[in-house]
Amino acid sequence: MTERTTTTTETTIGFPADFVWGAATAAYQIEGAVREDGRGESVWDRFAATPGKVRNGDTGEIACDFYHRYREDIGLMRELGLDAFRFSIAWPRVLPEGRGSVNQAGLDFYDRLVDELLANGIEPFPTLFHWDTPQALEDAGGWTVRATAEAFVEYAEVVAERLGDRVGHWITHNEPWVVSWIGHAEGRHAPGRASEADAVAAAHHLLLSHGWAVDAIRRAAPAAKVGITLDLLHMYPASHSPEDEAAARQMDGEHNRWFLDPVFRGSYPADLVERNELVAPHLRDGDLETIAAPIDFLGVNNYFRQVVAAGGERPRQLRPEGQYTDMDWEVYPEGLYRLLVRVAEDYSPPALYVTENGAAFGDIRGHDGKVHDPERTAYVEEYLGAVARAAAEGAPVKGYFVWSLLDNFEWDSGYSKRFGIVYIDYPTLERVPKDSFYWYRDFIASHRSVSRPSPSARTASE
Ligand code: IFM
Repeated sequence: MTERTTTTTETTIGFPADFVWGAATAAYQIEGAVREDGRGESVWDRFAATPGKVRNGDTGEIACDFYHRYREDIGLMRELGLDAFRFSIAWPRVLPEGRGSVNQAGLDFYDRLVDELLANGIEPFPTLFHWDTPQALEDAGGWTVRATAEAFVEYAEVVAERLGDRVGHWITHNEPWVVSWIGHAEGRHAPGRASEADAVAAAHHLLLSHGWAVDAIRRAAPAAKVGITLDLLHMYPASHSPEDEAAARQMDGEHNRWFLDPVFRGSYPADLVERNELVAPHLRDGDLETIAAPIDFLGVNNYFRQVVAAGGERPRQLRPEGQYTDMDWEVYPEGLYRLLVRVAEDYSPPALYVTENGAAFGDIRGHDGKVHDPERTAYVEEYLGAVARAAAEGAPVKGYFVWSLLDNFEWDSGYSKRFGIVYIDYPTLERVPKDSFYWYRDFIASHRSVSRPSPSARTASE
């Protein structure tokens, strides 16, 4: 492989003047307050409370206490100079049983959050579903059954009716591949199932609910931009041999095209024969047209690439020499560049946002009280270089959201992985901006166009 490697000097390439600078989070990972104001139980509450599922027995019960400290955190966002904040709405706060009676107190929280963001000149980018399925729905079959997709649309309608007058960008789902395969086939995430058939069913219902929700949001907020966020990986064949190329294509199909094709083309990739057999019983007339409802943007989450070789029954993932983060994810900015260019070429999305990118490192608070995290700064700087290069080559990238604003609950790894540009001292919940925070602040300031359009003007002009 003779790839060009992105270097830090590439960050001198400009970003479009109206580029959106953001930071991302998710409800269960930061909010805490899991039993407050009528919130119902989610699959992650249940999963985290099950011994052996999450490292150190950590749970999201307190997390970063964002539910109570969001004003302080918005102050940090303002100091950063963020244009936008990506957060998710906890479905069980709004509909504790997943459908039926609406919990106004839960909805009020997001109402206050949106108002506070706007008052600080920060555009809200809510995600409707970042994995916290109401447990009541899981008990009735969860994402493996169509009824959960129907319930999701009820939820989307309730939220869009309440916030649609102020929210200009909506993301329906976050990383449906992770929910489906890590949650339903590998069992490492909630709800902890271990069946490929369940994963395929879950993925179909997540996609279907996305299509329905696009329509529901547009009915409530006709001017809003609506998209979905996928976790995508550029697949590199280990060699140019036909076997390795085929293995990489298979992995690309399973991870990327299984979601991109239905969303942009209204079909599942035909080369994945076994998957097509598994999805067939769940497919009804009109489903694929629903899933392919035109969207305004695609959110791309990317952290690393994958190098794939043929071998055995399944393609093998290799672990090339290089730098790795605390998640054991390879640092490879070129992979993001290639991914963005490829998605733009193959699927022509009207707009792309990098809705997550960042790195976990083993941060410690030094004797000076500060957190020095040069690896994270270098990571973000190099990946931003890759984004700029893709934009310069015509990929319609409109914004970047660093994952994450705060250290937070990293799912089955609990609090052992720190992704934040703000350190959380968990015993006291003190927020300590890391060096990368100040770097990002200065980077944003130096790339900001002189006169920024207001959040609403930005939505209108996209
Ligand atoms: O923390 C997660 C996030 O919830 C989804 N995308 C990947 C992040 C890091 O693992």
